[in-house]
Amino acid sequence: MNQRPATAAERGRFVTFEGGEGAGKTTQLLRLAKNLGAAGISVTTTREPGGTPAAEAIRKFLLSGAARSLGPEAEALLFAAARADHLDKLIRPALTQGSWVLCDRFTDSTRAYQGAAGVDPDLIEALERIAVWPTTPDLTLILDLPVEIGLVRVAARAAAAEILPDRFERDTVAEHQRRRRIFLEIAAAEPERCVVLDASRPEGEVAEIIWRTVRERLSVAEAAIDG
Ligand code: Z5A
Repeated sequence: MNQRPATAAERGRFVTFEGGEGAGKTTQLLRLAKNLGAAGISVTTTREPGGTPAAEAIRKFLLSGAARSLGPEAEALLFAAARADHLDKLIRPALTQGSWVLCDRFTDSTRAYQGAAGVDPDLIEALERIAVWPTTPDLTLILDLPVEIGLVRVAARAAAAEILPDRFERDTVAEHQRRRRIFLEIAAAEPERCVVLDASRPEGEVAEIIWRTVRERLSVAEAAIDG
């Protein structure tokens, strides 16, 4: 294991997973982490909202629905506050140490979810400048699938685990469709960062496509740790 601080060239890569409900983001993030680990790469897995104690506390508040009455702008501010702490305390230090960071949702979720709820894109952009810049993802994997399929998957998971849907899962199908459209618009506008994947395919096939995409785009062999 390499213990010295990474040079700029050795900085870890930042990969984010985005998409609608039940797209398989968490499943695929864990599979990619395993592949990278087997290739000798140091990996940090994390999620948004969350990743630090303060951000996890904000997550609990947001996903319980307690912040809903404050309105979508205030929710966007809370997601950004959680993100700023997450970047400062976990993501940037890990990247500096040369670890790859795999993050389950990031700024595109704010664009899609709070954007679909009517938050002004200028406000979302300003929050990104304040909370995120200059740490933007090297690669964003957008797992795309029809809303209805994702909701069936989430409902099956919830029934098996006997858990209730969270604040965002309870939204209307039309709202989920708006979010899907925004994710696809982001991908079309930023093809150098984003790759759209057909998440309705079997889990193993999606994992293989992701592994190929990551190797092609991010020089996995060069990033492997010596020894
Ligand atoms: N949110 C926001 O509004 N603004 C923001 O800025 C951010 C987030 C960062 C966080 O929820 C919520 O916060 C989220 C958006 C909002 N909305 N909601 N709800 P979360 O972290 O609790 O959950 P999520 O991110 O929404 O995850 P998810 O959609 O529930 O699941 P997923 O990670 O995409 O999928 P999964 O857990 O890997 O798989 C779901 C099920 O499908 C599971 O049973 C799998 O075994 C199955 N699965 C996975 N892949 C497949 C394939 N290929 N075929 C068949 N079945 C599969």
